[in-house]
This record gives sequence, C-alpha cells and structure tokens, in this order.
Amino acid sequence: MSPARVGEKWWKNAIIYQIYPASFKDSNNDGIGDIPGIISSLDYITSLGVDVIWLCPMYDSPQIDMGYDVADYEKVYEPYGTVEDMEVLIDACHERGLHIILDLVVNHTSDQHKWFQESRSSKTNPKRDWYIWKPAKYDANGKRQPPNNWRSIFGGSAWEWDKTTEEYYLHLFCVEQPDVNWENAVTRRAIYESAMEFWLKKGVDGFRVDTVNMYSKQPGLGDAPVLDPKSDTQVAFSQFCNGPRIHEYLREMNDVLSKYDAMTVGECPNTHTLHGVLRYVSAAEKQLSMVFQFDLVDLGMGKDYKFLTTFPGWTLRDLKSAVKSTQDIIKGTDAWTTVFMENHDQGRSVTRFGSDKTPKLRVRSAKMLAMMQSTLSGTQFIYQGQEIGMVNAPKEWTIDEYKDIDSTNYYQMTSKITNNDPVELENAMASLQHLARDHSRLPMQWSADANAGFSPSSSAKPWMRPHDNYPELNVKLQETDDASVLSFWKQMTRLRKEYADAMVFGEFEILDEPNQNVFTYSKKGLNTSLLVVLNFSDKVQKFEKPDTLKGDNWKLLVGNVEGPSEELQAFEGRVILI
Ligand code: TEU
Ligand code: CA
Repeated sequence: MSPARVGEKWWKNAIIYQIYPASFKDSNNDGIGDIPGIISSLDYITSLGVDVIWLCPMYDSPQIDMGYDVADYEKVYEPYGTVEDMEVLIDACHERGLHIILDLVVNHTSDQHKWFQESRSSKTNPKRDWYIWKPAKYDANGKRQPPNNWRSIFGGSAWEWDKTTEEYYLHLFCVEQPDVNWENAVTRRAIYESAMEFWLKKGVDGFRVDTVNMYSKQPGLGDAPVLDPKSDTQVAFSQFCNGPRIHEYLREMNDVLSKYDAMTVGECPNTHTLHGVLRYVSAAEKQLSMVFQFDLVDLGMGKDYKFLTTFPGWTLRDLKSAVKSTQDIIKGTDAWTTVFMENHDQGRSVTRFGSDKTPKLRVRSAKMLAMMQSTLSGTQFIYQGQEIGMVNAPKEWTIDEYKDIDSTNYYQMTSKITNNDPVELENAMASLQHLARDHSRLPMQWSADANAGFSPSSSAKPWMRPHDNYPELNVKLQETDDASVLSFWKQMTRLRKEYADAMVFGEFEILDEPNQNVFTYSKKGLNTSLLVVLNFSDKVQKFEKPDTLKGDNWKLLVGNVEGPSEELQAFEGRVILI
C-alpha cells in the first residue's frame, strides 16, 4: 500500500473487504461457509487490491442472530472451524500483507454465554449484576408489565421475563441477546480480556465494533417518549444510544486497544449531528479510529420501523445530503470517516441505488456506484459480492427463503396483527424484498457450477438458496471479462491508490445540490482535483459542464460508457481529472 500522505495512519488509505463467514465459501460440503474456505480464497481477495479483511462473527454461538449472539468469545463456531484455523488464517493474511480485523460484539452476549447462565441462576450470584435486571411493574389491574416501554430493535418489548428469579432482563436486540451491564467495572475488564485481548494476542489488527454507541443507557432507564400511542412499546434510541458514560467506556477500551496499536471502526447508528459523531472519532478524543454513519444505508427505510416504507423511498437530494454528512466529518477536523454502501445488514446497493431491471443497467449502475464509492474520502469498505454487482433476491421468492430473525419477526408480526390479510402480507413481502438483511447473506456467487460454486460438491445444500442469476453473474465469468463489474472494481481500487490525494483525502463539494437526477461533486486534494459526474436516473440527462472544465485542462480518468458524448446515458458515471 502506498501511503498517500506522509505521517498518516495506515488504515486511512486502506480498502477493507468484509466477509460473512456463513456465506463466503464452503470447503467441506455441509452448505455452510467456513474458515478453510476463506483461507483458500485469499488469492482472490488480494487480487481485488484490498488491504484488510473484516470477518463477521465466527465465535461460538447458537446463531439466533447469525453469530451476533456470542456464547464464547474464545471459541470458534464449530461448523466454521477452530481457533487453530483462525491462527492459520491470521498468519496467511499477514504473509500476503493483508491485515485482519474481527467483529467485536460486546453490547450483549448470547443467553447461552456462561456469564449469563450464572447471572440468571439466582439474585445473589456474583454475576447477577453483569446484566441488566429489573423487577416488574404492575398496572392498575395488577397485571405484570415490563420495567419501561422500550421497543427492541427486532420488534416487541426490549424486556424479557425470567421465571427463575422473577425479574426482567434487558435485550435491545433479540430475546436471546441479553445486554451486558457496562456500569460494572469488573464486567468491563472481563470483556476486554475475553473478547479483545484473547484475539489481539493472536495477532489480529483491530475490530469492527458492533453497536458501539449503545453500551451506556440513560440512568434510571425511564420510558421513551410516546410517539406511537397505539403501541405499548416505543422506539427508544434516545434512551440507549450515546448515553452519558459512553465516552468514558470507549476511552477505557482504547487504553487496552492502543497497547496493540489496533484499529477500530465502530457502528454508530442514530447519531445524526456532526458534533455527536465527532465525539467518537476526533483523534484528540482517543476513542475510535472511525465509525460507520448510517445516513446513506438508511435511505428509503421507514422512520419508525425500517420495513414501514415503499420502494425506493428516497430522492437523489436525500442521497447527496447523506453523503455530505459523512464527508463533512473530516473538513477542518482531526477526525476520520468511512465509505460504504453495503454490509451484512443491508439490501444490495445495485437494487437500492442503481437498477437491477436489465442486465445492461445492472452492470452499468454497479460501475457507477463503484465510481462514487471509490472517489469519496475515508476508509473504504467493500462487502463480499459487491465487487461482482450482486443484487437482491428475486421478487418471486417467498418468505420461506428468508432466514434472518429481523425478517421473520416482521413477517410473523404482520401476519398476527392483520390476521393474515393478503394485501398486508404482500406489502410486507415487498418491503422484505427491498430491505431485508437476507439479500446480502445469499451465498457468494463463485461460478456457474451447481449452487454458484459455493460448495465443492454439487450435492451440497447451501444454508441459503443461491440467487437464480448465478449462471450469468459470478466471479469466474467476470474474472476473464474486461468489461465486467469485477474488472471495473479492480480498476477503481488501483485508481484509488494512485489518486489517493484527491480520492481518499480530498475535500468534497457538491456542485449540483438541487438536481434530482445527476450528482456532480468535486474532490480537491493537495496536488490533484477531480470532478465526478453520476447520472442516477435510468434516462438520458444533460451534462452541465461546470466552469472548471472550460478549456483543455482536464481528462477523463474513467467512465462506464463507451465513447462518452455531450449527454449522460442512463446510470452513466465519469471521473474527470483536472
Ligand atoms: O447491527 C446493529 C444495528 O443497529 C442495525 O444495523 C440492525 O442490525 C438493523 O437495524 C436491524 O434491522 C449490528 C449487527 O451488524 C447486526 O447484524 C446485529 O444483528 C446487531 O448488531 C446485533 O448484534
Ligand atoms: Ca462448511
């Protein structure tokens, strides 16, 4: 990796490739991706021009939330492999000059973790206070009620009644994911040792930190404001995101991480002010290297509940302002930012922000999005399959193909509330087809062989159905095609290194804010300047040349249409060097 600016941290100019172990590559025909499968794909990964892999949770887990419910931080989920396999992977990455980061999931554990098993066993157990326990409240009719009205992120109350000790415990996510009590200093130490230092000592280079802004809850755990009077639970982000002690905790955590010079990228949902984000990522604060802001990936989601929306649910002006809010974090500050459009919690970006209506538009819009991602400032993240332009599951697929708890909860809730109303269920399916997390979890499409080449044998049955389009959309086909999305991404990662001054570190400015079809922005580095023009519509648009392009002081660095003309074709993009 060529550092673009002297004295900058290595991770600023890095491109990080995210791997979802269950869906990446199966080595032993059980239909589940595994660590040996990742090891065997490292040459492919390095061929993309990336510098780091981020591995989603591979820890021992009952997999209620696909490993984000950790039962033991120091063990590997058996179908994925062993701790020894992880050691091999870490070494194999380092031999190739790749860094490797893991997912740090410490807002909650699985209810199968031994800490929780002890905690729930009695009120006097020494680990009782390691989780958040509260007695019931009783309403006017003497009926038992949860301690407050918080809604879980997966729907329903965030509190679960536990019969053994007759108290409720808090779970911001699913029932099987009890929240850890971060106020207990002994618990925090145990987390640092077991979840962080165990792996740092084995050589991992850092962590993606799950739900990093939820550890500190508002003192007293009071009710959230009632915004939805018809419901007995309420959206409660204001009560559990960015709580009063969060920055103290993160500084303490950083004391441990800095002993290993580890990088961190924290997940920072529901934090919408510049000031709020800066508190996590300003270098002077010494908390996190960078965070994921959700402005862009939340586009089109329902305000109160993500599935309560209709496709596409956003305008280009919304997208511009979402991009701006992540780019402005570094303007005149000591902070750093990230660029991403996909991860394991999102639908595919081509479906959401481009077009998957025809193969031609799919390929072209995937390349246009690659141009946008590659020219924005910050550390860049590519999610497995994004580099070949994978798209959401087909509209015809029924709920049986959806495996994620977030999706199945929503469908079941709709069916219960509406008494199986066919129209409502059809709407629910339309929402899932748009926004379900399942889309990013379909098996990686390696080849046109059976099951997309995900498992070695054609008789293996992948844990999720491969997308029907794999015969024409796969790595093998694209590797030998210069015009493929994959070849284009490789070109963009090369250009991003070459023009890091403007692409990675440059100052971002929108030039056509009111335009609802075309997104034009400039990136000014210390030595180079770029102009990026992206037609986000499926129609021909006028190319409004900005003043900077008068004369012959510019050249087209890259584009996605043969012989660009005076007009912009549907989903055409151009990156121009000035
Ligand atoms: O996600 C946390 C999060 O805030 C959301 O992205 C959430 O998954 C989404 O809103 C649900 O609709 C992280 C992980 O990325 C996710 O996979 C886990 O389920 C979650 O934490 C719990 O650990
Ligand atoms: Ca396997």
